[in-house]
Amino acid sequence: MTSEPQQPSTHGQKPVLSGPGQDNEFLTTTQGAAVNDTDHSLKAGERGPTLLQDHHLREKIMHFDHERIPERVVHARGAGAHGTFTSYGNAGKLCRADFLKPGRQTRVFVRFSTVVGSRGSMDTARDTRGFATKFYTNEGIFDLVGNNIPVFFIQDGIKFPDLVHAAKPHPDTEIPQAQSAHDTFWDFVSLHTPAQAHVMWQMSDRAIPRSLRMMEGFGVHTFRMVNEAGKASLVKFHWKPKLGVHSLAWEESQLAAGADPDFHRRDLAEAIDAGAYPEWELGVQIFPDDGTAVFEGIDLLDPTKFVPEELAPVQPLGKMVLDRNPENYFAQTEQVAFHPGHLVPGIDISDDPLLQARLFSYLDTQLTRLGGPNFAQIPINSPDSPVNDMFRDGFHQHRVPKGIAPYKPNSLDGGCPYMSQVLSGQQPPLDFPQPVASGKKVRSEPASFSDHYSQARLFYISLSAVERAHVQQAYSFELGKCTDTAIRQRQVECLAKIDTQLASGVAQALGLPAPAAVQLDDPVASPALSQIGKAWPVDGRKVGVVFNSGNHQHVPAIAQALAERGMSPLLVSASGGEVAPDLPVDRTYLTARSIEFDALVLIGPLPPAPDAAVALDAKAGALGAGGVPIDPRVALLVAEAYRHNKAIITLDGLSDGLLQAVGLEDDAPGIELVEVDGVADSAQQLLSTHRAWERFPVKD
Ligand code: HDE
Repeated sequence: MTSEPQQPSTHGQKPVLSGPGQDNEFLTTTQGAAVNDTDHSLKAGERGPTLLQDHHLREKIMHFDHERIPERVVHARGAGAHGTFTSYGNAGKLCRADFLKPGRQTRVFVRFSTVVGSRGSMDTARDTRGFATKFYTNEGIFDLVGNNIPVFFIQDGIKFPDLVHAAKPHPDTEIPQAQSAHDTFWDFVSLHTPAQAHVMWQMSDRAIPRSLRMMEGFGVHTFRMVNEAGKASLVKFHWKPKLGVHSLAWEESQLAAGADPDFHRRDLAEAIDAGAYPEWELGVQIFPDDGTAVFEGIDLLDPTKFVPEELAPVQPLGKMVLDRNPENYFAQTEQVAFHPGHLVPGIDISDDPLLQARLFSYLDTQLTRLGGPNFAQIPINSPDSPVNDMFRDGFHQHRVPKGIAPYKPNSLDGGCPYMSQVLSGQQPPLDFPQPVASGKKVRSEPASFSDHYSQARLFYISLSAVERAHVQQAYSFELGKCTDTAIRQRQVECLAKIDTQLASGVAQALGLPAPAAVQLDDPVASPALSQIGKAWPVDGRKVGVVFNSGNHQHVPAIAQALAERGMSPLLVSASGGEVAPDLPVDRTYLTARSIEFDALVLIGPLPPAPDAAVALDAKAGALGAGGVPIDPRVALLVAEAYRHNKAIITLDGLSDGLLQAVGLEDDAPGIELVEVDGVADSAQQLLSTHRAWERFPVKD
């Protein structure tokens, strides 16, 4: 021990928790000995060398040196939350899983992630999002390890390393971070054309979500559900967000990458802290398990295909609410280990060759990432149901198993443990006796896997005009970042097999000749795929209330009215402080950026604050176009909100001339002039459609 403890002994009593985030009242060594100085190492005299015998120093540095574990090879950046899944109790005919029975509530942990970027990369990259859910059911862990896009890039797991090598930064420079806008990615996807359907979704607004709370989730593969009578059905899992599916504008996602790389994880944590608990319904599309695994001509074993909801409606089975942030990022969000093979009785896999390969990968990767075979004992991974696996020893073994005969058959432990069917009299819980085709071993694929374009087209034509324009811009941007003309040309030729106008629009943006026209089918559109045209709840939507210290009298009432309707007001003023007791200014003109707000309430006048002269765009906006002086940072805030189709609310008699002052029209769609008591109604109504899409009409 390095020194005498200064605190009194607890005489064996459990010390009282001393504050958030710390376990005990006293600082101790890892061996539990009290420490009274962690600021100075033990030295031979005040100015002398450090002594090797300072165990506290060595232990502290040793532990620090080993704090990092390898990040996930994909999905390295993630954010998690705890919650509860409540079954609707209507799955009886479909599935025997206990957690789907009436009245069941099951603890869950969810981890959302980007795919390509490193652990420290930005949240808002254009990328697919992981949506992985761990259900701690009383029959063991069920992991639903899905994405926010229902189709995948490849049809066979053996292509996964190729895909990921192409998507990751270039191996020589390690550039670009967390992006698909580079040569190797487009080289691969334009050659390996099964990727075209997924890439189409990735170039859509789905790949730049406004919030993790506003994403759908998909199990992607077809799974099998088995009921009490042993009858099987094929299913596809869907998560439907209560708040609807909404996205960022591409410029916003780029700005956020610099202004707030933690944009999504912050939004999730703040919403949960504020009580705006994110909610999803879990549903399934159901298909007969008739041995064909084909539904309406769609091969259910091909993970590059989805089934339109209009052909097979999503049947809701329960509701998930996330209501608790992780207590510790590393212990929970980083160490959580999902696996598509973590299943419970009543849920089984299909023969999808991508899913089959995943069953190997997710166990294997944990050996390197979590350091050995006992990762299921890490608290976030351990089931709520009892474990009796007869596995022994290994790195990081925490159990002290009883008995002397961890083998079967045995007589020395009385033949224990028994098989579950012996105790319950039921069939074995796992392994549905699915007939398998016999034949010869082959390395090939069925003919149905060779259609690589029709579903990309189906998705594209189902979007609204504004969403299709975004897709075209995204292809033009991404391919514009490629340096190899042959790769650009090849991808444009792939687009010609999806949509003629899209292909020629992208070719034009790239300065390439329009590709030769291809005869295309006209599939029936799936309106469910479009994000636009519906109204949604506004829980947790962020409304920036912008004012200055001289005109704050209406701010408390406006903030209260917005909060009462479930929105999150953020008060933005020239300088910090409190507007009223317990009503602090959340952002100043210096710290606010438009990306954070879904809508703005402008309480004028908003003249340049004393520090405005040093602001970046001071010259541009210090004196508004209409002669009304306006702070340049507020001018930028408003101009960006306007450009990004956001709702802007001004106050009658206070905000006159404000928008003209920054060169904007005050009668454009999504802009309202209201009385103080009309602000919350107006914000709620404007935000229910997410953005004022009509502000910049796009020709169909
Ligand atoms: Fe994954 N994937 N994956 N994946 N995946 C991983 O597992 C892999 C695939 C998905 O938040 C890794 O524990 C292979 C499809 C999510 O911890 C790794 C193949 C889908 C997450 C791995 C796929 C996913 C992962 C990295 C092709 C959507 C994050 C760390 C056969 C249905 C889970 C880890 C979390 C993570 C391998 C394809 C979703 C390396 C080999 C398809 C959401 O095991």
